[in-house]
Amino acid sequence: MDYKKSMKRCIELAKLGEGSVTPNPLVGCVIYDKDGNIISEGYHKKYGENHAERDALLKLHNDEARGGTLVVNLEPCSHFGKTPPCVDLIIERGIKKVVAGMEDVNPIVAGNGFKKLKNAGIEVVTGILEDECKKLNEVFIKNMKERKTFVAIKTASTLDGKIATGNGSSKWITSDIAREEVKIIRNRYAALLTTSATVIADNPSMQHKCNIILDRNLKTVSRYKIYNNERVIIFYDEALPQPEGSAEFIKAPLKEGKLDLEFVFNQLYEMKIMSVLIEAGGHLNGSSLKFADKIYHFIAPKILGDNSGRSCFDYREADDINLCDNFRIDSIEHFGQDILLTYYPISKM
Ligand code: AOF
Ligand code: ZN
Repeated sequence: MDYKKSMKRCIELAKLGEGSVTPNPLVGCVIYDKDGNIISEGYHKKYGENHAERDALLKLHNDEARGGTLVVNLEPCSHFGKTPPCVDLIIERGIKKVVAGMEDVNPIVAGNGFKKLKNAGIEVVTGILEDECKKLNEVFIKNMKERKTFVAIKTASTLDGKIATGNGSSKWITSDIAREEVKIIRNRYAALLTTSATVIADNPSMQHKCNIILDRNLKTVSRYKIYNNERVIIFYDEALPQPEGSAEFIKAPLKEGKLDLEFVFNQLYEMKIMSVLIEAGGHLNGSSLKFADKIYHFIAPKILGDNSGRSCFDYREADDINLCDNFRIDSIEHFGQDILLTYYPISKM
C-alpha cells in the first residue's frame, strides 16, 4: 500500500472543505479493506458535521472495514465534541491499522487519539507527508498553538514591485486568470480585510462572507460595492461617536495615529474569525508584515518605472541593506503570463 499516495488523496479530499469548516481543521480520509482495495473516502464538510473518519466509515456496512486500514491526515479525535470520538467508531468497525499525517495540536486530543487506538490493539503509523499535512492545516495550528488569528496578505505588483502609479491608478495589474486564482485563495480565509483608502479608490466588490474595513474616520458609506456582502465589520477610531448603519462597528484604539493593528487582530480572534486575508494598499501591507504568517504575491511581467509609484510594501525608509526583512519562498506558480510567489516570514518558520 502506498501511504504517501493515499495521504495525498486525503489532502485533496480535505481541501473540499475549504471555506466551510472553520474553526475546525481540514481533514480527509481513505479506507482500505483487508485486501488493500479502497472501499471508502470521506472528508469533513462543514463545521459541526461529521469528522472525515466518521464520514468515510458511515458509508460502509458494519463489517466491511474489518481488518482494513484507515488513512487520515490528522490524528483521529478522542473527545466528545459536536460528534462522538472518531477513535471509538474506528475501534468498533474493526480497523486493524491507522495511518496518520500528524498528531492533533488540539490539547484535548494531542496524542490521546493514538493512545486509545494502540490500547485497542490497532497498529498506528504517523508522520506520513507530515510537512504537507501541517501546511494544509497551518491556520488551525496557529489558532490552537498561539490562540491567534492567522494573517495572510495578498498583493499584486509589477516586476519592479509597484502596485500603482504615483497618482494611484492601479486597476488590473494582473490578468484574468490570476484573478480567478485570487477567488480560490479568498475562499480559504474566514474574512477579507481592507482599508477605507482602497474602498474609496477602487470600489472593489471583494465578494466574501465576511468583509472587514479599517476605516478610522468612518469615511466609507454603504453605497460602496463592498457593503453588498453578507457581513461587514468596520473598525474605527474609539474617540468617535458610535455610528448608525447595518454594518458591525467596532471601536479601536489608535497607535501612532493609525488603528492599532495588534488590537484589531486580537479582536478578530475574540470574534472567532480564525483567519484573515489582507487585500489593501502598500501602507497596510507594510504595517501588517510583522503580524503576517503568509504572503501571496502575484507579479505581472510589467515594469512601471515610476519613481513616485507605490510599492507593495510601503513601511519605512531603509537606507541599510541589512534592514531587509527575510522570507522563505514556498512556491512559484504560473497563471498565464503572471506568476504567484507564496512566501513565509522566516521568523515564523
Ligand atoms: C474536525 N474534523 O475530520 C477531525 C477533527 O468541534 P468538533 O466536535 O467537531 O471537534 C473538533 C476537533 O476535532 C478539532 O479541533 C480536532 O482536534 C478534532 N478532529 N475535527 O473538525 C475532522 N478529524
Ligand atoms: Zn473526530
